[in-house]
Amino acid sequence: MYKLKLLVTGGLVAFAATQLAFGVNITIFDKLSGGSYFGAGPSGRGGEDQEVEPGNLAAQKWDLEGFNLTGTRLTLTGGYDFRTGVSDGIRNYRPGDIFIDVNGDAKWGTDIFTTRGDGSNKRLSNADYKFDYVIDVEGPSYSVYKLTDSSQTGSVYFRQNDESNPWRFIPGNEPKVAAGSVEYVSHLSNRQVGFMGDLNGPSHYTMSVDVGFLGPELESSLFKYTYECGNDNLIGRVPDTGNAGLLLLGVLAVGFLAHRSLAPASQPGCFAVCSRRRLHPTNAGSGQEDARGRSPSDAS
Ligand SMILES: [Ca+2]
Ligand SMILES: [Ca+2]
Ligand SMILES: [Ca+2]
Ligand SMILES: [Ca+2]
Repeated sequence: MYKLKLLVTGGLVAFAATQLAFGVNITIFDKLSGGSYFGAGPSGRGGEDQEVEPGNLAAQKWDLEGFNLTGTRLTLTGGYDFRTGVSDGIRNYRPGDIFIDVNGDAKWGTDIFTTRGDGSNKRLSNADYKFDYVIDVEGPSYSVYKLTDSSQTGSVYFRQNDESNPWRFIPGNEPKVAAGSVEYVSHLSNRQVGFMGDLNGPSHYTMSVDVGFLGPELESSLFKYTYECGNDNLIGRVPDTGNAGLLLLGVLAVGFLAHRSLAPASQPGCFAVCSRRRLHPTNAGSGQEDARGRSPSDAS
């Protein structure tokens, strides 16, 4: 009995340690079934790990894996490099901004944009998307703005990925409600983040910001993130119940990320076409990883 108790206690400690690393995973399904999966995907909470949106090239470097909340510290994890963006060898697809809905009326995961022709920065009205705040990320720092129906945002690059809109905020006269520094960490292992990646080396990146400016609205918040080409879309939502436990974990874990050292952000072999739906509409598997977790484009 004593041994069993030790095992149970040990298990709880191990579970807590896993949770403390990144807080609580609040990722939810992005509404797009039939996504492009790779490795053993889809896996993870919401089925968002080892997954990108339907018809797109599937590889770790384009993968957005999860939103985690540690107190008021929001962390995004992915194979995508949130600091530098990722290149397909032709252009670099830049990081995006974090959109927040606090009253449950935001439109996400569905294509409501009718403009034709690829290209990012086509203007979208927030009157259609109904997000309430945006964390406007500019390299090492961010500013938070309160959005209105008059606020403007930019579309993702590929029209086939319009269900991932919006990509970024286009500043107008919105009031700034907060600002801070972004923490980026790179080259994290599967074990460190709790998500699956390439087997040939640490392949996870994180980006963390503080969402304490939301105050009580945090408990009803939904977060949305995509990058410039919209190849993957990621949604997080604070659970309706259990927030007290969530916040307790957060109190215990605050500062964990701050104590990890920064590593070089570049990752070798990051050349693959971001969105191939036009080129290979029925062959999403062309980007799938082999048994060693490498996509063909990584082999060189
Ligand atoms: Ca992954
Ligand atoms: Ca994903
Ligand atoms: Ca809203
Ligand atoms: Ca997704």
